[in-house]
Amino acid sequence: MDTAAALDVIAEAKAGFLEGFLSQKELDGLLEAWHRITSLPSLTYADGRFIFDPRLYSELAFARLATHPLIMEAVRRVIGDCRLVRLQLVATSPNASMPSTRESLKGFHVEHHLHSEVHPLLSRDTNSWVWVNFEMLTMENGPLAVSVGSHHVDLLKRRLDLAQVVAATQFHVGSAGATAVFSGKTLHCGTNNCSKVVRKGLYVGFVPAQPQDVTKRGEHDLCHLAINDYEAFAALISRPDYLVPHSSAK
Ligand SMILES: O=C(O)CCC(=O)C(=O)O
Repeated sequence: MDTAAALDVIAEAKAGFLEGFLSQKELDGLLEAWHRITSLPSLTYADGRFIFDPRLYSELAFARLATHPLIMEAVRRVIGDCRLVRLQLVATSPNASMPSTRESLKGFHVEHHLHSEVHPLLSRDTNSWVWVNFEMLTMENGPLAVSVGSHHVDLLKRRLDLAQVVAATQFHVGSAGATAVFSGKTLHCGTNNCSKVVRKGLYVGFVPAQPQDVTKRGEHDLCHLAINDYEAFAALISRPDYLVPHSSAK
């Protein structure tokens, strides 16, 4: 699928995939940054999948990825004008002996609650997530599973059952640089990493620039960085009004 068609799917389904937009040099820079961060002492990990460490925000390659024009456009198609709210490094160790199958998928969930107290069915807006793989992923590497179009769950009119959610699910496989984009209301789940390698990537979160119901901020959001780290990251990003305001801002 070409980029324009992929963006149209993302606009319509509030989820989809992009590929082929990062050069080998950019991918090499991202992988180098991934290795630099994961070899730091005393990292802040979560879930055995993600790293939230504030030192992530000092990596120019990550700042460049988070401001990539295609990523910006894809997120704009999902939630409109937006602000960057979070970076998480993907570092999922092998955790299974068999790959997941469509039939074995479990744990579908949404990310909306990270930035809103309003139930996803009632919330007027939501957050958006971009996940970039730094290496080639197959089913053995435990790709993210995204139920494309599942943000439409509506208990009155468009009731979705699990079979429909699974039927609409696509796996985030593909060559290095393959990127998944989805809304905070999109059902998704993890799959088994039965390879011998750690899954590597960056997970980037955005919230609407003028949030209505998406006003909650979490401890891992960049607004809670130490002010010096926040300002240093804003300088790396080097675009006005790109980040959510710091928690100390009036
Ligand atoms: O690791 C994955 O592929 C999915 C993880 C996820 O969606 C989560 O932890 O919220």
